[in-house]
Amino acid sequence: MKKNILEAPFVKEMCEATANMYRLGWDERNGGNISYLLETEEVGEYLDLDKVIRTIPTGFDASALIGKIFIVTGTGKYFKNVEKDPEYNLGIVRIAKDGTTAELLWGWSDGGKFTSEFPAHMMSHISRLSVDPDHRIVMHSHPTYTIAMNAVCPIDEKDFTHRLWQSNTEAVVVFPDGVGVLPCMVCGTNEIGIATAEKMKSFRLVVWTNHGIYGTGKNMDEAFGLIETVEKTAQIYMLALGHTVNVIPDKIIKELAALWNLTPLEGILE
Ligand code: 2HA
Ligand code: ZN
Repeated sequence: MKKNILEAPFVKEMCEATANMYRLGWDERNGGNISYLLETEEVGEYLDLDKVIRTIPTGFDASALIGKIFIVTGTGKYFKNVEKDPEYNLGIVRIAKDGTTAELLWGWSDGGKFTSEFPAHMMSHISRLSVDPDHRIVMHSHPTYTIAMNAVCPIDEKDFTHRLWQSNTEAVVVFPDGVGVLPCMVCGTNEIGIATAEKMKSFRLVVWTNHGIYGTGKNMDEAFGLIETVEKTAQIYMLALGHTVNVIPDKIIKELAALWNLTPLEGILE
């Protein structure tokens, strides 16, 4: 007898995260997407792992993830609606033995499929797992102030990171590894997926110029907390823009990092 999947902690976490992101104003309409690498044994408590509902081509080589199971938000689905109908808005997929097919184990009850950003998500999982075996979450969002700040700053990730660190004492403590920045690109493509995954080898956060941000983590709180802290800091930056008198001196940023035994990304502080 399998347990009720609607009671599964990972389904509840997806509902909670998408609801919070919607209410924060980060994810309008179908904006944003989340993928969450699950433990096979845990999924097996809820689903018959031999029962594949249908297969969906991925359009890229995900061989490094063969056999891995993810819960993912669906393409065209609204974060606003995930909580009231998880089985319609979410799907659980396993990367098949050929590495280019996803096996649907649950969800997308209308015949839907994973987010258009599935390549960026899966390629980012591969990059993050290569540097952190405990990595689990890729989260993409459209937080307003982050997009605004990116629009008024040069496309230079060290400069962008520095401005964030200078605006909020929490920033260097939460992301000493900095924020990667990609130029404006066509989203939903393998190309942006490859570019994002390249950044993800050294960053947990990547800004997509004029679009939004990716955050990653070992759990939902880490990925969410990273994006939340960038967004809060970007809000401060934008509210003060043109009026700023006090920025956090590099000396203080270094001392904050030292206090927490953190190594700030090199090449930024004097
Ligand atoms: O899924 O956010 O980047 C909608 C998007 C595309
Ligand atoms: Zn987006």
